[in-house]
Amino acid sequence: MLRRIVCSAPAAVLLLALFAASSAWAGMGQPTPGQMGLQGAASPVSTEIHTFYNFVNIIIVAIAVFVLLLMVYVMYRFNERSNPTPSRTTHNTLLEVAWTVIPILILVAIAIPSFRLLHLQYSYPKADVTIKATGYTWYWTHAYPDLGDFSFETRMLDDASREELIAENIPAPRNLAVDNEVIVPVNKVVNVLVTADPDGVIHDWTIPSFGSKVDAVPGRVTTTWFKPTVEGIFYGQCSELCGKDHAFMPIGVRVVSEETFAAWSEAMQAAKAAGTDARNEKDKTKRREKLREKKKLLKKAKEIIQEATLQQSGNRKLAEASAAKSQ
Ligand SMILES: [Cu+2]
Repeated sequence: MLRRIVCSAPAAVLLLALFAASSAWAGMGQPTPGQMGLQGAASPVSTEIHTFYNFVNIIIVAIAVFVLLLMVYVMYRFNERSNPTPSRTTHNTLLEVAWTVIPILILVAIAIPSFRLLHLQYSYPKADVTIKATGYTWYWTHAYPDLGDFSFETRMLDDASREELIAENIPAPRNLAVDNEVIVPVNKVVNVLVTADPDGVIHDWTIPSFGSKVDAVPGRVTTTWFKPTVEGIFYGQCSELCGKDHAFMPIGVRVVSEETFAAWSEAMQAAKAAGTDARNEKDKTKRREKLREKKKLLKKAKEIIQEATLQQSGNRKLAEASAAKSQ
């Protein structure tokens, strides 16, 4: 019996270690059915989080298995039947030093990569793109202060709008798909300044695949950064219990090529400029003309992203098909 338990222990360790490393099987940018580990890593911080998570998991599993085996051994070897006269020993210097020093060494081994990871998360590299995210009850606004300060609201799509997108072959997951995605260029450092409506409550701006998660506090600015390494869509949800529609204020970040980002941001900036011109225009006809121009530019920006979206979802489908073929 004991031998069987001891023999099955390595198998258990292997199984649990596989669970620990299962983040490699998880989807990228959104949760997948039956997912065990973290969402796929798509930024340097997220990659480090995965490494740390797997490392700590292995330590946890090893300790749990060691304690389990020790308990099984004690129950077998020192029960009343097999050990009727118990020893009276109370102290063992070597053992006492060992059970003090070994846990300290384990904690130090965990602390070093942990502090290294914290330092990576909170030392901000020079930003290529800055975004200001503001949490409202219950939606987000996203602004690009260095690019003419254009901004838009990000709200969750209802089922009817999702069906429309799905009919066009554009994936739109429930409770995650949004009307206006945050657009960022691939392989560029993105700094996100996060805050919340001064009259509102605390929210939390999160994208798991980027390892970004920071509270949005009214009247304060907090910061997170990421450098997306792959193109595609990355979803996150408000991660601070904020009230009635807490579960329905997702965030969608679409990572596109540098050229697509430049074209999109140019159209958005021009639209914002046209809107400002219209507001300052006294002449009614000219104002209407400016507003029409703004609408056209916004439509153009939307089309640029739609094109990129179609290409990305097509690419993903092709990749899936070739993966299925090679199996
Ligand atoms: Cu919230």
